[in-house]
Amino acid sequence: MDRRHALRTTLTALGVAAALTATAQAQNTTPFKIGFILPMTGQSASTGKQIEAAVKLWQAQNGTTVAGRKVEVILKDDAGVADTTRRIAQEMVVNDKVDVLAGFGLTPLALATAPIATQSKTPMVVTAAATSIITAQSPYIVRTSFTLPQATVPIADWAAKNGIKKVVTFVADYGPGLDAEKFFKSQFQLNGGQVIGEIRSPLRSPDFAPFLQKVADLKPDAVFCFLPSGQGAAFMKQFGERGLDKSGIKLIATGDVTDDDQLNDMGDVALGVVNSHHYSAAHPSATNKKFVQAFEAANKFRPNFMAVAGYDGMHVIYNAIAATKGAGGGDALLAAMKGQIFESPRGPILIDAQTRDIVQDIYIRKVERVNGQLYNVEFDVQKAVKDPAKTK
Ligand code: VNL
Repeated sequence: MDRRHALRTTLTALGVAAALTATAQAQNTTPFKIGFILPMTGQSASTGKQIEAAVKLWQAQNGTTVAGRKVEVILKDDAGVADTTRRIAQEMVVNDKVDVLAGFGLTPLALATAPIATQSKTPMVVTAAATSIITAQSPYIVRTSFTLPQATVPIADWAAKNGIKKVVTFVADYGPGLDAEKFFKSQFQLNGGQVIGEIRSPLRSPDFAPFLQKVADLKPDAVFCFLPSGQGAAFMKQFGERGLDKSGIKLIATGDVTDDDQLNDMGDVALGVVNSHHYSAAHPSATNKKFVQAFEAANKFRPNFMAVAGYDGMHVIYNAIAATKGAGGGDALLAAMKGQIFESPRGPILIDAQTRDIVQDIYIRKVERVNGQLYNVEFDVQKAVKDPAKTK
């Protein structure tokens, strides 16, 4: 090789290197976009408020750059209306070119978006909706919240072991409520208990009074209740007003009813209610104490289970961006989300690689007054619970 040729080769190599660097830089200057769709108004607005606060806290604590790539969150309000969720998801994918869709405050909103995730190969991180079947609606769905069968089976076990023989179930009449009703009944019966009544109340503008009268008439040992986040306080108030708390009928529930977002305002009627769920603001771990302290300092309200699912959703997404070295891409991100394990404020969690659903500890808790405030105090746990609707 003569010197001139060698020089040309070197210059060409340098040119290629420079071009590659330029491409990499061009890629890195395009922000990685996360499109959150949440109910910020309407009946489920508290869910949007909680998740938004958690997303902001995550970014305040972890920055807005991952593996050299700027991360941008776009948040839009669907008011809890499925047609709106679908339209916003479409716009986010086509116009904003989001890399990940996230949020979904209610089951119908997640179901409406699933086909868009599949068609566009966009990972869809569900940080709220909790009907079991959601993750089966698209191979691009990953969930960081919970499922109703997962949260329900442990309270059915607890009830049967604690002298409760006859139960009336009382659930919101849609996906998660039907999951709760079905899995409470099968597990409770398996343990020798009896379900003597199944009551469903409409999701929209519920009036609990007539249903509570039916519960009183049936005289069960306990009523098992699931209502979505945001309805617990109204239910609890009517439960007290009708004197059910003093009638000898125990109230047991999933933790959606004794929601940290409203619990402190529920008053004495909530005291002693035993319930099962994956997150309590009173969870006694160092990670959670730090989380709650920072969250309350930033927001002047307590984080609930929606907040922790939003926070962990961001954690899963940030880990996936890092795993792709900032490059992203629907399939690569999805692959990097599957199998993630880390310590959440709720305890250890796993994103099951087969189902893309969350595996987590479910706690049995009792509402108690601690330093003048009402909390769900954990006293028992089932470890590493998979969605029972998927393993049966
Ligand atoms: C759902 C499930 C929504 C549990 C909830 O709160 C909840 C749902 C808004 O799948 O629609 O607590």
